[in-house]
Amino acid sequence: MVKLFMLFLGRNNAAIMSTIRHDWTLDEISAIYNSPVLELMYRAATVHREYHATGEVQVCTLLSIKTGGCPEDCAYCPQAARYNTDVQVHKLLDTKVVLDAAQKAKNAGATRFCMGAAWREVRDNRDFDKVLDMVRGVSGIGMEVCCTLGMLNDDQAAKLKDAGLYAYNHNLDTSEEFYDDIISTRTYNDRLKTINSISNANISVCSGGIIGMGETDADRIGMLYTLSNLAIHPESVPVNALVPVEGTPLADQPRVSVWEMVRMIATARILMPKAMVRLSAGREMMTTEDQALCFMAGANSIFSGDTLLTTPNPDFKKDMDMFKVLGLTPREAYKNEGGCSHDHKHNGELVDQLIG
Ligand code: SAM
Ligand code: DTB
Ligand code: SF4
Repeated sequence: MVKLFMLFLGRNNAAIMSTIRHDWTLDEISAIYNSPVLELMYRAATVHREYHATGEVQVCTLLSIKTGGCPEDCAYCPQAARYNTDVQVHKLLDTKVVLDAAQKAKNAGATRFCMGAAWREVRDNRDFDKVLDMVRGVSGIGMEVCCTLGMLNDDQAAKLKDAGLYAYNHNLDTSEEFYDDIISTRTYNDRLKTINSISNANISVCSGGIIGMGETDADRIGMLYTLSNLAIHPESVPVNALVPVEGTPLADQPRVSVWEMVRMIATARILMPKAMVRLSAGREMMTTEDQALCFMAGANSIFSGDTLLTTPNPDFKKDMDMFKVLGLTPREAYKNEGGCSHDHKHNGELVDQLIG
């Protein structure tokens, strides 16, 4: 009898589960985004519970493997060579340094390791071969490995996939309309082409944006419109609050309020129910209470560790203390594949080979 009831409940739940849509209109998104904030959070929290284990938050760690000296003009970025910032420029790190950092992050509880390079685009050179080694190594220790290296083509994406890349981060950053106010050295269409190459190679797409750059609500809605109408929704959607950095054109932008982050996160959660919605840059300035609102609104991923790429971020200890207070638990690696498929013994040998 109980079994029968469960079966009925299961079927019933399946029937009311919100469907995954790729045909959202701007008006629909605007109505969601502008709804009373507590209603918005309630709706997002409901969708969140349909698709994800609540209380589970993915812990990712970033490492800047090549810092500064970038030829691009992204107005928010401290790594653009043309702005006078305090960033400590360095060339591509040694593979051993990167693998040690990944192991340290894993020991601290991170399950995804994201390597960022201040490149405009990937080039077919020795540095790219080195990055492929890093990807093999990090994947070898059983972490979900992600890269953000700028634009790439189909062939480079296939090589990264072969090396074991799990996800590639390439943000839209903002709406198509506002984009030219922020970046002039490559186009919105270039971004979409890179996202397409990632998808074609069967690599998970990580794509989101930044709020607090002077954009309007319509621009935020426009960015979510583009992301949520992609043929395949991004596997993860980072929502960054601008970290204003001295020397960049956006250094004097006012900080975004927590309610703006909540609106973005909740709307992303409702539009893209299966995505990991990442509460990304900007946590350093947020209280535990602020972040709790973001988790209530459907965020289920964070970057942890004392630095993002170049700017400060809460360290692992601080985040684990927050998890304890909020009753959150870290999500395991490769959960969508039903657990880690790696042969750790074999991969241990691989890592030894890579770091000599
Ligand atoms: N160079 C590559 C690229 O642009 O694709 C990869 C690294 S880039 C730093 C990765 C992302 O970090 C950017 O697309 C942007 O969304 C985010 N980002 C950079 N500076 C930021 C800042 N000051 N505040 C918030 N997010 C930032
Ligand atoms: C993303 O959306 N945010 C991260 C990651 N993807 C690469 C980067 C945030 C960078 C914040 C500024 C910095 O630390 O340099
Ligand atoms: Fe270069 Fe990326 Fe920074 Fe733009 S965001 S300046 S491409 S490192």
